[in-house]
Amino acid sequence: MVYKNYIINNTNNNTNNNMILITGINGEMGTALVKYLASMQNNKIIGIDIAPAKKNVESLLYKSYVCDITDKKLLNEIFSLNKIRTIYHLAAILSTKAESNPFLSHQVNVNGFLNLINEIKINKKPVKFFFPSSIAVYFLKDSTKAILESEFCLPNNIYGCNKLYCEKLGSYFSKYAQDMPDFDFRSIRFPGIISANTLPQGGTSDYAPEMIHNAIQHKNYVCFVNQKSCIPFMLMPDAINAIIQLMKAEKNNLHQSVYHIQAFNPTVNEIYKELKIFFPEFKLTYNINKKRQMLIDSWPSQLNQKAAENDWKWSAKYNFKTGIKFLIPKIKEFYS
Ligand code: AKB
Repeated sequence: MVYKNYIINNTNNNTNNNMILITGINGEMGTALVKYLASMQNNKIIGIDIAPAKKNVESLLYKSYVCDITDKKLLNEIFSLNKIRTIYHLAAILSTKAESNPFLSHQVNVNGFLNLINEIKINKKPVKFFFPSSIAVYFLKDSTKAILESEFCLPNNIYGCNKLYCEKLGSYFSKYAQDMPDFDFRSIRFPGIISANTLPQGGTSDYAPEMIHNAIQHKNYVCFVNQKSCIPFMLMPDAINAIIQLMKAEKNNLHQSVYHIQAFNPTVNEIYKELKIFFPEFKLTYNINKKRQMLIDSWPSQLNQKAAENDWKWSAKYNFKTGIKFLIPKIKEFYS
């Protein structure tokens, strides 16, 4: 077992033996979630990632393991050694990378998910489980309609297929499977996410964060989708708040286990125009990637978020304009 950085805080009389497992701690969302949860008292976080924990994350963890989510033996050891009662399963291969290796995508995104469920079943202890799904589960021709969670779930990409299947597995194991302990499965289908401190790796929605990060660094950008391209986005702090809110929500108030949410949905051209206000020298050119364009064109540009608003009072803090204003100083600081 590769076992790194065992930290025990003996000084804070921490009597909470229930541990939180976060997979994919080095990823965009993993890094932000570890920071948020570690700032809350009494949280003992076990982090796993395929690579050693990044320095700024490692110090916030109770324990961290270098672990491939497909490694059943090591996962079994991690579960036997730690009283894991809450799981945020973030480890995944994103959509563009998944298209270049669908078999690996299935192995990591589906088998990895099942490996965790298997451990929960073996351990026979109640677990609350968060799973980030994606708007990649949708496929629609007229993507301007504000769709519901139940509509257009016909993914045309392996990442969307993997995510949709894991949602179904989550619901199945939480409601119908035999010999499962109390398994409280909750999921959000995220839009593209824009973070100040990290850039996504291998996603199709990456053009927006890449464009913003480049403009702020006074670099030009070659965009891989056309100027009309339009999908929903949100800022990372809103994504983290949404996860926390959904996980805190009373189970009785949740009428579904999977919700989609968004904050804003600018076209590429609208992002460009907004950035030009702050960075007039910023230049955008295009080199269209057909495959990525096809994916973006088949994803919705708007989501009907009534379910999340009603059931767990979801609302985004940042809209497009306030989001860009928030990001500029943070991204400047990040690169300085
Ligand atoms: C991706 O592009 O893969 C993700 C997503 C929209 O799920 N950012």
